[in-house]
Amino acid sequence: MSEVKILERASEFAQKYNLDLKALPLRDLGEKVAILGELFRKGYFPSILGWSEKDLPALQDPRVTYPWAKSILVFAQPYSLPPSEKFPLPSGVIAPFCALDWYGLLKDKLRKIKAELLVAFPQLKVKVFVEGKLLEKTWAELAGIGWRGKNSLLYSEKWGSRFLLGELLISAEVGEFKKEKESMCGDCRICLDACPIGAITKPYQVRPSLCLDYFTLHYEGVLPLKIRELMGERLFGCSTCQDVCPYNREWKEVKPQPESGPGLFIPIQEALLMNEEKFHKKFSGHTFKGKTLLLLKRNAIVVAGNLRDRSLFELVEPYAYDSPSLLRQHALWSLWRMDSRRASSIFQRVKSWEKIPRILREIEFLERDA
Ligand code: B12
Ligand code: SF4
Ligand code: SF4
Repeated sequence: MSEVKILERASEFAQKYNLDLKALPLRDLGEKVAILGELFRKGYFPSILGWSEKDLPALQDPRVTYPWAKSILVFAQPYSLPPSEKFPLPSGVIAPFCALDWYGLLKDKLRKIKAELLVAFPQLKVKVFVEGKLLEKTWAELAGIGWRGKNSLLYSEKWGSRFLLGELLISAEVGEFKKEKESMCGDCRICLDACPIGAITKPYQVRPSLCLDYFTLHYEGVLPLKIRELMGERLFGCSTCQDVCPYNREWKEVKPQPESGPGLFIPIQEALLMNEEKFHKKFSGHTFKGKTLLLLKRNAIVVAGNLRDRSLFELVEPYAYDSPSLLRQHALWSLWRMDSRRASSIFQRVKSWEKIPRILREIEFLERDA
């Protein structure tokens, strides 16, 4: 089994599937990963994914879990949609990375490349990763895919930051360790200043538990009041720190496009009236795996409040009476934002039967704040 041939074939397959590919041998991983312990203690580790300190050794070296692994093939899948034409108001916005099922497309491609590599090299061991327990940006950076922006994302010359990463762990040693590319940010700090919530706490460091992407897509509880306001029109995901970046200014067409996905916006009315069947049809594929209609409705109710569009009042009102407590709480806030006078008579009614202390506390708070 010739290492050179493996890389040659992998590169051919990458080209065939419109992916960028760089390879990284798993020796000499560099001192870059030594910083992980410190990041964990400072709260920069994504506990939101269930990663904890006990995962550090395996994250620092994938061979801890996969002793047969000798290299990582890192693939970059660009994602893009034509800049959105003016969408009908009132609508909620969906970040470009999840507007179509780019993750699903990438996973399909990597599975095909794995199958083709195994036909050519039957002794090879291969494992596919897409959003797996792997330090994807770090390995991609060391493999030479691109450089870090101050918004913590990886940038390539061709695609700016608008690409996703996926990997094949393989049992042959290919590629070479690259010195990380110098950041091209210079003195720029546009993304830090544009982040609505200050989640980019320092250049190159994002605090996961502050990011609006986390709150709209991963956090399933009651949203803090400040977060609700800062969400603005964001229904799922946030891409502000990418939209403002000079390196993302040029729009580049990416083909083929995934077949499924909700698109860049959803009318709020549609989101509020959506049923399970329509939800699963619209949000199918890998990107929205595990996401629920409840999450969509919570976010749509919040966006309705932020739009302060009174035409949505009647649509949100039923959620204040007859829905899961999560939605009842957000609905009362949303109605209050749309029309505090009408909302206050609803508060009186709700107070006569509502039993959940946190909802009653929030009503009290809103009334006091009037
Ligand atoms: C958790 C996670 C999130 C969290 C936290 C993000 C964050 N930046 O911390 C949340 C949910 C908020 C999130 C949001 C997004 N994410 Co995300 N996310 C991940 C995930 C699953 C893990 C990343 C992680 O925390 N790793 C652990 C930390 C410790 O590693 P790290 O941040 O890379 O830190 C290293 C270096 O930065 C360096 N370092 C960090 N701080 C410091 C400080 C100093 C002083 C030094 C020297 C070094 C240093 O050391 C670390 C170790 O090498 C990865 C997929 C994966 N499995 O890797 C995707 C991933 C990073 N996300 C991705 C994307 C696309 C997004 C979003 C754009 C989604 C969207 N809405 O469109 C947003 C962008 C937000 C942003 N500005 O980062 C892509 C990034 C692609 C790219 N071009 O870079 C990834 C790789 C997923 C993928 N498969 O493509 N994400
Ligand atoms: S995705 Fe949004 S909230 Fe998160 S760091 Fe970027 S601008 Fe801030
Ligand atoms: S906006 Fe400026 S600082 Fe932020 S990633 Fe882009 S170039 Fe770097």
